[in-house]
Amino acid sequence: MTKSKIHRNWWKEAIIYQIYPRSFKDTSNNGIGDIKGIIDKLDYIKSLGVTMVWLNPIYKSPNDDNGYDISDYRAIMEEFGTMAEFDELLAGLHKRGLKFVMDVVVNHSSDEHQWFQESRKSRDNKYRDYYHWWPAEKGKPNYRWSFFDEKSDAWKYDAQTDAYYLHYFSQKQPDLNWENPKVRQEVYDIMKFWADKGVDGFRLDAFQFVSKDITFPPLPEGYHDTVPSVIKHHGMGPHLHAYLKEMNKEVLSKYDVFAVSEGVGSSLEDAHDLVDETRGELQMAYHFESTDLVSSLDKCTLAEFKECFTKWDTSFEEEGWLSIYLSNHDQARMVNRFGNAKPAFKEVSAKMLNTFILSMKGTPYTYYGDELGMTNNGFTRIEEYRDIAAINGYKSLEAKGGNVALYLKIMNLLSRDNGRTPMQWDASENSGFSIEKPWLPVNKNYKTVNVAVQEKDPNSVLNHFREMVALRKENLVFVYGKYTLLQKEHKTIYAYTRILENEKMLVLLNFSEKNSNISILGLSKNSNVLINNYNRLTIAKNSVELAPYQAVIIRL
Ligand code: TEU
Repeated sequence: MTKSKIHRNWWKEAIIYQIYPRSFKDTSNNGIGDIKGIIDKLDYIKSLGVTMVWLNPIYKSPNDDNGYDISDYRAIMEEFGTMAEFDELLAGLHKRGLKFVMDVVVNHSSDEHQWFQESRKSRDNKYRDYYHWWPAEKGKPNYRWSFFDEKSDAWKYDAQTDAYYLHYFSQKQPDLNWENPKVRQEVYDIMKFWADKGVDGFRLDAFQFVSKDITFPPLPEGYHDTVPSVIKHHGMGPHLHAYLKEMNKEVLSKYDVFAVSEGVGSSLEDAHDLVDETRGELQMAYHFESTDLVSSLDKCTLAEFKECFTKWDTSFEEEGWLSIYLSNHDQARMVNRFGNAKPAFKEVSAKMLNTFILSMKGTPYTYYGDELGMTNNGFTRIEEYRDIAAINGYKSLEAKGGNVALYLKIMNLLSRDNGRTPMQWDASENSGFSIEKPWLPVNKNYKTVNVAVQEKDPNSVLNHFREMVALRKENLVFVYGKYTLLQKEHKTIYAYTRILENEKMLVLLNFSEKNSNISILGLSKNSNVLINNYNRLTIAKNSVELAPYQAVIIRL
């Protein structure tokens, strides 16, 4: 790619830090993180070098799904603080040159939202059509799958009006009816409310589900209850793009903001249709294919990992823009899934994964704690979980007589709660997160894995992260340069170049527990090594030897 073809945008050059507010820092002494806690840590966030912060939902919510069930889109959750504190947070971020992304959860609301409270009262209520209702006299509606329902059933019978309502997520998360123009206008007004306050971006939660076939026909042959099949047959409906064009016209185009979609449908084409610049819809999306690479106890191979990222990069080389991430609040910790959590390797592999995220094309997202290499807590009993997905998944399986022992093993590796444990600030009780018992236990390794310890160590995961962030910010080649996979067949090393005009970077990542060699011509002891997660590098004639999980970036 030549520089003339680059279409620069601030959101392409951004480095996003995602904060799960419930778990970042508690200042009100209730064991739950809050907005003031984030304000207290703004200088830390700034010190990372990141340029933007995304917070999971902070709106008023009964917390059936930790804030993804919203009962008032213009109010702040009491546990998290007040609107005045939110304003202070936004001003504090902006004062430090940091931008802010708001999570927008509008595929569904909470059943405690005033719209739903009205909607369920009577069939002729003016809010009735804000949701999807199926009158019982028509018989039971055709099956739809629910992510969080104990019976996996997305239809819930409501006796008050003798009808079923639709909920793709929990029973307390009824799906909003986007066919209704009033609903869409409500959403745009909400987005404008936050844009007028100065937020810089929106993350559209579960957005691929807003448009659906509202005749709810039987699901076709070949459908099964797995997330890709659910997406294909429950979402990406006929009006999705019309809604997005409308949202762009009504909101996005009127502010200097960007919007990122959670999920991209079922194919590369679906993804392009959401984000290509000519379409006038969204700016960015994140697909699930990479995180889904680890969705069972069998971890993915390096070949699959390379293939996935290369496929998406190739497709988006000329047109469209994606996010690069390895974890978020819906995933267990990246070190356990893609790195190696054994004591000898957890730090180096965390550094290697951060090197990867921050040297790839696309906007990188780092999930809080990954800059320290935080790892899974490893819950073993169902009583230890707080996540509705884990709890109701267990109940659903138990009712069907499934293998709950295996389920617990899988959850131990993959549960979302693994990625939601409190931020590890220091070695004091509860890791400096709270003086009260935290809502979810702190990881047992907090005495050694924490900010205070890592600040002091120039070789820590934290300081490596800062170094990588700085390198990316200083070199546009990491943002816009062409990505080329080298030696695709190499079993243990992921090697690629990033090239922008005369700038050429070589990235070498050893994804294994063993020393590995790769033949690369033209390197010597004098090569310009910009990043190295070890204090040595063995370059022999025409080949490089990498130590376990060694990650290096060399300017060619
Ligand atoms: O997630 C939507 C989604 O499709 C999945 O990521 C799913 O929730 C997850 O794999 C189940 O384990 C979004 C949010 O990111 C998630 O936190 C919310 O629970 C969900 O929407 C409902 O709002």
